Amino acid sequence: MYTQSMDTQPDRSAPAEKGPATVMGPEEQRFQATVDAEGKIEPRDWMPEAYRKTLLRQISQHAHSEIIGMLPEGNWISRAPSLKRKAILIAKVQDEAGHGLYLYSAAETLGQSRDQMMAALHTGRAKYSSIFNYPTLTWADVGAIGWLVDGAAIMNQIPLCRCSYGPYARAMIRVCKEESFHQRQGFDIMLSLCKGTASQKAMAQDALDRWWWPVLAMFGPPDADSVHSGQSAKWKIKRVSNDELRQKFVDVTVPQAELLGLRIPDDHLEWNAERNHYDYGAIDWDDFWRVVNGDGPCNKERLATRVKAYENGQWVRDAAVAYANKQKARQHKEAA
Ligand code: FAQ
Repeated sequence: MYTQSMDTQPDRSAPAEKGPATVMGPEEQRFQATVDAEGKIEPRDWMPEAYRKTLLRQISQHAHSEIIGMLPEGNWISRAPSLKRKAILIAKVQDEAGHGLYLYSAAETLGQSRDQMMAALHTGRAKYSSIFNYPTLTWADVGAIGWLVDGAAIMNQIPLCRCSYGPYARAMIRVCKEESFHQRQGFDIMLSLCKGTASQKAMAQDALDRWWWPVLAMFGPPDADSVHSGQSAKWKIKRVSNDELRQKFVDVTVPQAELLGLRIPDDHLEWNAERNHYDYGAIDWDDFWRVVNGDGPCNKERLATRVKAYENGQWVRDAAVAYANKQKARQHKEAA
């Protein structure tokens, strides 16, 4: 349903950051020329400190989102309705772990260790996507996450395959392919429920009602309030603005809901022939910021579960280090 071929639009980057023009030194001029010419910046290349920090912020937040994002669906592995659904869900959740690992590896190339990033997540200093602070109350929520959350994630991540930073762009290619499968499996769950009994269809509608608005907010604040967009567009980290991606998502998803026979919970949703897009109602940004700032329905639970999992895994890390030390000692002995 979502493929990389969707990213065929001309580059409509967010507006450039306003403010006084700064004079670039020769290194920065070379860097910007590479970016402007669609070249890739690699870990050992010179880069402005602010570029490195912006990437580190975004990539580590993205990695944390993948890892925390395993929890709402992981919650349903033991209760999946059939062996087949269970096997698919396990594979999907494992994929998210893999995405986290690619992204942590990409972030490490910018000079921060995995331990530092983990510590930032576990002490609440680092952000992760707002969307994973909502509960998964029924099996239909697993369908809604795949259909809508993975659908939104792909919409946002396909342009990131062309990000100026090589390791991030390359990681995104595989991630997008896997997300595409995730989106389809979610839609397939919704389709089965919608073709099922009246109460199964009602369960699917209830999940859509609860996930729709948080998913729209997941694309980030409106462009006018997006503090990082201007500079990130200039550096070709961000290719399409938050509002443009949100609109694209609405336009693609409305016909899918119609196919399912579900109603999108928005009285203002209407096709606008002049704009050639759907108009949609107002997003509750106060709710979004409450969730981002730690006061969503599941923030505390998610972080506590994550910290516990990390602590419970300490013996695995200790064993890996002990094994590596033993190997090293053996090699020294053999070389002596
Ligand atoms: N939640 O100026 P902007 C997935 C923050 S992966 C929390 O617009 P920017 C896969 C933002 O960080 C989902 N905070 O920022 C999956 C900034 O705060 P800061 C994650 C948010 O960076 C599926 C402030 O607001 N995807 O779902 C959110 O230019 C199923 C101002 O915002 C990515 O991370 C939010 N939703 O644009 C896994 C994609 N939105 O840092 C498991 C990569 C904004 O100054 C199951 N990231 N904020 O403290 C991006 O594309 C960008 O970072 C944006 C935000 C678009 C998220």
